[in-house]
Amino acid sequence: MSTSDHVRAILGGTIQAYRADPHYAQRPDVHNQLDWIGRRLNQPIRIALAGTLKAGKSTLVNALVGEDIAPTDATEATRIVTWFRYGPTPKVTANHRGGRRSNVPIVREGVTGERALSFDFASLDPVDVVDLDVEWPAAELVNTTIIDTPGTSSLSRDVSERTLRLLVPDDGVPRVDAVVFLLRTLNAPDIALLRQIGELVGGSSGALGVIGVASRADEIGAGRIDAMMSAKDVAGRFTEEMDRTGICQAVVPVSGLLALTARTLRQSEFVALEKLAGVDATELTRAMLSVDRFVREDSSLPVDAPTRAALLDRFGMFGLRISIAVLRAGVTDSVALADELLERSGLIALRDVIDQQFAQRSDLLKAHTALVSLRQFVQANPIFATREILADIDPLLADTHAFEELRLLSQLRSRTTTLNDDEMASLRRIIGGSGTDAASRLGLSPDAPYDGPRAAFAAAQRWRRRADHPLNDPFTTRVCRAAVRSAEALVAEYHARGR
Ligand SMILES: Nc1nc2c(ncn2[C@@H]2O[C@H](COP(=O)(O)OP(=O)(O)O)[C@@H](O)[C@H]2O)c(=O)[nH]1
Ligand SMILES: [Mg+2]
Repeated sequence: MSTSDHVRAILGGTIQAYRADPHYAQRPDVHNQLDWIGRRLNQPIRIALAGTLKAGKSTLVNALVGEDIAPTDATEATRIVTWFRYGPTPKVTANHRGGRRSNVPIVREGVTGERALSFDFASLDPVDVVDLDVEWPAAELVNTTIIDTPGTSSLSRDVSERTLRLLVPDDGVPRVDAVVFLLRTLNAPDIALLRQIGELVGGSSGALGVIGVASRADEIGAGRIDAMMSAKDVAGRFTEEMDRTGICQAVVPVSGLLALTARTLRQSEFVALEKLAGVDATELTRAMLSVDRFVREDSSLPVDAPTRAALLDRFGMFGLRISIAVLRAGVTDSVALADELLERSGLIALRDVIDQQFAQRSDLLKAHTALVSLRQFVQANPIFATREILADIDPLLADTHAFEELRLLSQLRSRTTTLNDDEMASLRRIIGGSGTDAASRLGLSPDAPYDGPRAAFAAAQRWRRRADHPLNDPFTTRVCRAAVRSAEALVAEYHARGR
């Protein structure tokens, strides 16, 4: 039985137990909560974007969705948690305190051609709104619900609290299945905050999957062409810092702005960039020395000042320099330019990591959420069968090997082992750190799957030996045993396939 089926069976039994209990038989609220836990198993995985103020969360939501639907910058909306889910037609609903729901008018703002979405807050009191629900017909939202959160900072208690309540709710019932953390700087308060949230999120009631993003990566090199290179170095330091918190499974540098612009590149922008690329190199370099110079009214550049300002808004200085360099290198159409920018933005790498860490495990992450929710529920609403239900849930939470893999993938970053670098790399791989399919776990090329059974068998033997090493500390033994289980599962999988 798969973990999800197992969870469904426990849930089914629990629902029956509550229906049969005289004390709860007439309590629709209780039955609704149970239904809700079950329904979520069939819904898309929920990924929250969290992080510091202005880290670029909303911009990254837009980049991931491929459309300008999350309001950016300090508008009222950025103080509220916003859910972006798939829906056949655009619709925004506000959930008020006390359970009231109201329809929020959608306005498209900006000059012709720009399609930034904004919510009409005239009739809404942000203090009274718990969260916003945006339904949007975007393909990216079919299998994933994305949650934009207000920035957390020690400066703004109220807003931070809203995010913390979402990630670590008082009632212990998790609202999200996975978290992407955005950090823009590595200053002490940010790191302290990450640690604080990490401790809360990493706890038993939090989400199981956490990815770190070194955000606004294009700004790190102050707009120089090699910015993304230095961003990689900085991301390396970010990784170390985030590693020490032990909460992230991976850290990726991303420029959400560049990614969004690449995904929504307009022909008029391409034309303007081509004109700029045609300018004499020395003159252009001088005109692009600073933002102020670039948008000057009296500049002799062949593109008018408002257009230049608009380009700057959409690309950032780094994005402009890189686009011009790409055009000069011979790219002649907007699709090729967009592809190149998207690659450099880091979004593709982030999507790969999201796919490896979250999407491939979405059933599992949802099953984990359901188990934790159910556990919390039966404790809060005790019945005769509570002990029995807990006796079903707890071993599943503790023994499900796939949960253990995820826990170890994050713990491996913060805890020391006696494994050498090479062992560590293959250990992370075998427990699913680079993808959960057999080839990724065994480090095989997808074109040579015939090596699989032998490689799986060898891996099981190797890790069994390593687990028995007399100088292991208990944690090293635990991870090696997990690797043995992962390898044995592959052996069994090949065996079943071969029959
Ligand atoms: N250069 C650059 N600017 C960005 C990037 N992401 C966001 N910004 C800008 O930073 C500001 C705050 O972004 P926003 O997405 O609203 O941040 P949030 O508060 O974390 O939701 C906006 O002016 C964005 O245009 C990025 O990747 N690069
Ligand atoms: Mg925001």
